[in-house]
Amino acid sequence: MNIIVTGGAGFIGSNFIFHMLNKHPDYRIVCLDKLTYAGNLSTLAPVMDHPCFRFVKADICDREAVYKLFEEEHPDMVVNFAAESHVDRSIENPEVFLRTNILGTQVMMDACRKYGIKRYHQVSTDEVYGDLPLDRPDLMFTEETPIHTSSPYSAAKASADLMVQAYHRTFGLPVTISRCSNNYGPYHFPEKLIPLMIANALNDKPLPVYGTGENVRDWLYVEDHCKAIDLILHKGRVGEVYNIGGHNEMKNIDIVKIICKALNKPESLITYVTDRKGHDMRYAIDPTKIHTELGWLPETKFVDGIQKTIQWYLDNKEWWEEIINGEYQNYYKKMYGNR
Ligand code: NAD
Ligand code: TDX
Repeated sequence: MNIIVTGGAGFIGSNFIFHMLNKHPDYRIVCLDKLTYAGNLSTLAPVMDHPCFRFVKADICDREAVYKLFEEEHPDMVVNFAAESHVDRSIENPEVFLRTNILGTQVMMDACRKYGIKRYHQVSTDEVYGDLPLDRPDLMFTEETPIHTSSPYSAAKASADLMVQAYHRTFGLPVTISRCSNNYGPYHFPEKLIPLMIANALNDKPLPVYGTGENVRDWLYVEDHCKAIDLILHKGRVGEVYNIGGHNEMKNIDIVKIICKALNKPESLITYVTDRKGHDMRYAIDPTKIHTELGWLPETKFVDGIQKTIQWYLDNKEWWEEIINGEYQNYYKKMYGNR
């Protein structure tokens, strides 16, 4: 089996590559990544010399480069992680989100049509369903929940999902889609809530909580997400959408307090800042379908996962310090300077 993994130098894609090389030693994994600000080759250093791994620096929107790679590799499957993934950046500058998340998806699928493929898998998000009210804990997103997006990021991801379904129905492309809740774990870029709070706390910097901090996210340890995608590739039904979630809803403020406690830092570092525009209130995934059809369940409990994650950031300071000492400083000033 030869699998092209796009966006594999990012957070979830890199964890997926490690999982696949470990679990399927006879598979070849080819990572296609543009290495944007969010892509990091040092993340892939442990597998760079692996005989079953190849890294190719290219943009998923670059049709010529993508077709060339298909001609060289004849992939059996494509797993498309590549995306602009940060909601706050999509509010500042939506355009690149439309380009990569929608047009890039189209180029990858066109290549699959042209050269043939056993499976095209689209890594999507629970954000395509919009948000849920805090006072209706009984409501959860199922695969039947209508698409109802809030941010330019989620609108671009939802557009891509619709194109994937269109390519299945119109051209018979053998697709699957997974929609996952918030991931956390090693190699998470420090612009996102959990790694940002860990890095700031370790540097005794303010911990910027948006709005009241009451917003709820459904957190899943990244390895559990990778296992779910692996299962869908091998046992999922073509044309289907699978929701993936941890049954682990938590308020942002509670997460930040857990991080303070684990690092022995005072809660006085917590600073409430101006809310995100259009901030989604609550996400909650109902993962019944993937559980009953494929037998998937999250394995890592949040208490263990967050401990492992914090320990990883303590043990790998050079990885995130190199990021936050670079261009990230301009980003941080722009996004948090006057907040
Ligand atoms: P990330 O931002 O950490 O990584 C994205 C990767 O894609 C980077 O390596 C980047 O260089 C690459 N990339 C960006 N534009 C590209 C382009 N035009 N061509 C080729 N490569 C490009 O993102 P992540 O958090 O790992 O998310 C991966 C996928 O999972 C995304 O599709 C995202 O929408 C989805 N997702 C993420 C979460 C989450 O909690 N992080 C939850 C659900 C779904
Ligand atoms: O500094 C912050 N302060 C804060 O209060 C940051 C960065 C975030 N937040 C809040 C906003 C959200 O309610 O924390 C929550 C989580 O924020 P993010 O880490 O930015 O994640 P979110 O917006 O929920 O989106 C994530 O999950 C779904 C990923 O980034 C997406 O790619 C994925 O699709």
